[in-house]
Amino acid sequence: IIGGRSASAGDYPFFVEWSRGCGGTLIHQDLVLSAAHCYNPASQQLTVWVGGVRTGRARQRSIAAAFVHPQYDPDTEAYDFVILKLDKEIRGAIQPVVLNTQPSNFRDPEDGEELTVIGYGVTDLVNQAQSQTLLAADVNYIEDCATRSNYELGVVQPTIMFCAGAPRGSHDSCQGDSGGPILDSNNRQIGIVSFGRGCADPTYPGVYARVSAVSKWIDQMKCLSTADQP
Ligand code: 4AZ
Repeated sequence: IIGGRSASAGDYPFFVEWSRGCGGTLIHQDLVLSAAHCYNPASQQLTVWVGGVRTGRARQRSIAAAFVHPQYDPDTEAYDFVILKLDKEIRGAIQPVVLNTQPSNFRDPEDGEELTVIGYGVTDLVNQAQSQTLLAADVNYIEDCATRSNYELGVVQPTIMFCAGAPRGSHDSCQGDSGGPILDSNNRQIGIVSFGRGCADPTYPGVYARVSAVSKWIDQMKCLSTADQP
């Protein structure tokens, strides 16, 4: 996160960090939503920490199974979604995040609306250092990013992606924040950190996978849970 502020332990209890250096969110007692490009089936023994890394509240889990979105395209980052099934449920104080999904809980952000992106990713473009603490940065939702950014035509697919950035590029997600959430003012998850050309460049804002585009898939995936339905 570039230009972020420290998040307090407990601000984002649903935040997940995994051993590949990506973020994610707890969406059910034993399911984590993250970016497909974070997942490499060749590297086994993945660990995730739920409830914040390096805090006493963090709970460690292994990944029992991973489900990449069937339409994920690594060349274009279309459908950059993966759902990780944990080896053991998370119970107690940690509540899953509320997702901005169809039909009942959906609202498209307005142009310019303030959203918050969180993660442990790069804070400094020069030395590429990752953050030791969870950081949060406020960025603005950008309607029509395909025409209002310097991304080439077709790079930002508006039905499944959106952009968010700060007017002068001062705040952004960056490498290591992938898979983590971008949230509205009610901490409802609107998107997932997916890609960008560089970081903190206002002409190339951060690109996010649109959670509402895969509402049905997420619903279906919740059937994989071995936890009791809430
Ligand atoms: C990355 O490399 C990355 N500014 C993530 C987000 C952004 C850029 C790069 C958005 O994982």
